[in-house]
Amino acid sequence: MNNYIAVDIGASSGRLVMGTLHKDSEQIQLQEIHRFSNSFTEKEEHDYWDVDYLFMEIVKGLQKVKKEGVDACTLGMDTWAVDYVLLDDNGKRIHEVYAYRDKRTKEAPDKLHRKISRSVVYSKTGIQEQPFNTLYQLYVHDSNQLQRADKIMMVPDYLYYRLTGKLMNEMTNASTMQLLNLDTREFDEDLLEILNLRRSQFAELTEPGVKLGRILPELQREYDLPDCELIVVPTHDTASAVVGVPAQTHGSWAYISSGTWSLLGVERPSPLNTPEAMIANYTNEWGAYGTYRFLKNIMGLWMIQEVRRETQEDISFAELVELALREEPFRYLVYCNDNRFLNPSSMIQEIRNYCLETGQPSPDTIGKLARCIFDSLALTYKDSIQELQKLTDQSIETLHIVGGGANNELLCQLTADVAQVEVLAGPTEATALGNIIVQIIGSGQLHGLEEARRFVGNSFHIKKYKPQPIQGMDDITSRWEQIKAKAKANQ
Ligand code: LFR
Repeated sequence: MNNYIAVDIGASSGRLVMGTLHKDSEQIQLQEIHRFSNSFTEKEEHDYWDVDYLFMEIVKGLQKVKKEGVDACTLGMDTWAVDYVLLDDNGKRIHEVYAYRDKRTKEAPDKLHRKISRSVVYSKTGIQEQPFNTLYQLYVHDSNQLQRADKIMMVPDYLYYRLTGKLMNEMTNASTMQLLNLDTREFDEDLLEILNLRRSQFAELTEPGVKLGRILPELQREYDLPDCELIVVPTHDTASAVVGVPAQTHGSWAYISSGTWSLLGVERPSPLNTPEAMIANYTNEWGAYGTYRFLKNIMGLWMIQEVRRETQEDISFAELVELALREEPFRYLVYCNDNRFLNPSSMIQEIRNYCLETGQPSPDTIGKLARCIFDSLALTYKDSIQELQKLTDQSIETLHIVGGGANNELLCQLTADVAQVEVLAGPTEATALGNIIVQIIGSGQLHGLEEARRFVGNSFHIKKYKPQPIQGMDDITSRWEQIKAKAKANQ
């Protein structure tokens, strides 16, 4: 029997998951082997990831895999996107790894667009403008360090390199750099020139499915690891998550990959980089098997994660949902995609200020804050679904919610009701699953995405939420529009 291991690291937690394929019952089973927390930390006014800690957690997880009696396996790794590592010509890191929420890029888009316009960058790359995109991060990075860099790798590329010694730039994640050209499907020469970088500073663009090599023998010996063969998977977590959506290939469905971010979009066989899509700030990230994810980043569960962190009470997410349920719905509303919520020094204060500035009362308890976040997320999703239908000229009948947010019954039902769309929630581990599916397909055990997604549908409980009418929805919608307009006018 083959063992497929996924390393899946998000902004707030990481895990190693083992997958087993059952061809007779057409199922894929998952078993969590190891879980660890992740966060960035502030040092001298900048935010950094600890990639050495992450590497050691991967090692610990692989040791547990071996203890489970697994001596050989395939292995794929995914993380969040856009962040990078500079290596010198001895393969050593030459700086700490900045976290994308670091404030250094706040002004970077405006500065860069004095050299090349937003519309030109969008027509070349199809990538939405986010201050944290690699393009803007590199633009403000110390130029001496950049010139010294022999290779610029994305975080998961670097983790693959640590395990195998092999260099590559995996494609799905590379597209989030906002440096790849949709026509040539290579690095864009003009953008490289503006950054004063050479093509040779990046490795080969590599498609998911490629076999990269085994864990270095010296690492296997030093840490007593199983003999794993690394397969390149969609190393951008969102790209893996969308592979794990239990959808039919044909049909009018959209997805939300719901975690720290809510990534709401559709899968397409071609990009859509029209001026209208640029204005609505939709992105065309590259997916596995020639697909594109036409989606929007919505602030997501980050807001509630931050509120929870700040309260310093030992309160679970389930308890936060319970508290929210006791509050009056739609009383406090904030436009989640306002960049002020990207990394405020206090999320609680930022939400309260927003409410006061837009003429609302201030949510003064944790339950009210939680209610505010869930209601506001559902309304932001509704806006985005409407935009998506308009931009793609496609009607959306079903919304798949995958990732941790699929467990939040309040938010799933609210989304169905506010957006008036059927919600299918699950699996929660879609990202690890997508990662494993690409390994299985790469090993020749399944034939493609359609078959794999059928197996996903057979393997996990998918909960259906039927849209119910909301009393006074017209009033809520008009208040929502007024609040957004007021916030814009205050900017
Ligand atoms: C989700 C995600 C999003 C990306 C953001 C930053 O974890 O990968 O897709 O926009 O994190 O990397």
